[in-house]
Amino acid sequence: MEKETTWQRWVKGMGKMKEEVKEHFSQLWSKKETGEKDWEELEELLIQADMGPALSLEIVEEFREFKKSRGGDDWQEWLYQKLFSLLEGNDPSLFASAKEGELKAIILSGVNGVGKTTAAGKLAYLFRNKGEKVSLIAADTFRAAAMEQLEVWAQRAKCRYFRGTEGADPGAVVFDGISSARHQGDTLVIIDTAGRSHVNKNLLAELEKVVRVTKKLILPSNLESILVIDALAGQNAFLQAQSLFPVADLSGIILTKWDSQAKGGIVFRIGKEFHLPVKYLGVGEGIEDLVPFDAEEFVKTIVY
Ligand SMILES: Nc1nc2c(ncn2[C@@H]2O[C@H](COP(=O)(O)OP(=O)(O)OP(=O)(O)O)[C@@H](O)[C@H]2O)c(=O)[nH]1
Ligand SMILES: [Mg+2]
Repeated sequence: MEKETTWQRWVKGMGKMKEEVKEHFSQLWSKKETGEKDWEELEELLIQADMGPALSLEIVEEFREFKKSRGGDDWQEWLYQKLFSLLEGNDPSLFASAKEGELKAIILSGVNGVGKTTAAGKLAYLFRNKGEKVSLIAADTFRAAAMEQLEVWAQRAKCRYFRGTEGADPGAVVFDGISSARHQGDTLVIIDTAGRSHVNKNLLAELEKVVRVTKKLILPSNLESILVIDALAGQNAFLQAQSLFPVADLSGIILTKWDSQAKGGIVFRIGKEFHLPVKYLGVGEGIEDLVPFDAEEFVKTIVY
C-alpha cells in the first residue's frame, strides 16, 4: 500500500467534524424557517469542534445576521472569510527576520506529555535537512530518562546533543549548551524543557530563567519561543497554556497529535484568544511527521 501523504493525514486528522460542520451550515442556509433550536445546535456543534464557547457564539450570531440580511448568496464564501480572518497574519515560517550568520534558537515549552521532546527531534531533523547545523539542548534536567529520550532524537536527526547532569539548573545548562554550540559553529539550537503545570511555581520559575538566559545570548530576531499544545486537549489546553504565557514570551505554537482525531476548531480558538501563529502541526510519532501550517489551505479544506 502506498504510504499516506502528510496532506492526507493532515486532512484526516480533522475527522468527521469537518463534514458535519459543513452540512450544518449548508442546511441552515437553505432552510426557510429557522428556529432558536437550529442555531443552538450549530453552536453546540462548533463547541464540540473545539472552537470554545465565546467564538462559537460569535460565529453563530454573525452567520444569523448574514443569513437574515442575505448580504451575499454564498455561505461558503462567508464562512471562508470569517474563519480566515481569525488566522490573519498567520505566518508559519520560523526566523522570518533572523539575522544571517548569527546563532538562532528555538525554545519549546508546554505542559506534561504534549509532545515537546518529539517536536524538538522533528524540528532538528527538518532544519538539518535545510542545511542548518543543529544542537539539541536538554533543559529537562528533571528526569534522566527525559535527557536520554532527547539523545535518541539527536541520533535519529544526526545532530549534536548537549546535556547537563541530572537535577542541574536548566538555566545553567542552557547557558553552557548555547556557548558550546556557538563554539562549535552551530547555526541553530533547539531547547527542550521539562513539562510543567500551572500549579508548579518552581518549574515556571525555571522556564522563566531558561528564557531569560537564552535572551541574553541570542538576538531577539533569532529567537523563537514555541508553545507546544496537544490538539486533543480541548478546554484544558487553554487553561494550562495561559499559565505559561507570562513566563515564556511566546512567538508561536506547534499543535501536536493532529493525526489522532483532532477536531480542527482549536486552530481558530488559538487565533482568537492567543493571537499567536500556529507554525506546525504534529501528525504522528515519526521524525518526518511535522507539517508547516498553511492557514489558507486549512480554511479551504474545511469550507469547500
Ligand atoms: N500520534 C502522535 N503522537 C505524538 C505526536 N507528538 C508526540 N506524540 C507522542 O506523545 C507522547 C509524549 O511525547 P513527548 O515528546 O515525550 O512529550 P513531552 O511534552 O516531551 O513530555 P514531557 O517531557 O514528559 O512533558 C509520546 O508517546 C509521543 O510519541 C504526534 O504528533 N502524533
Ligand atoms: Mg519531554
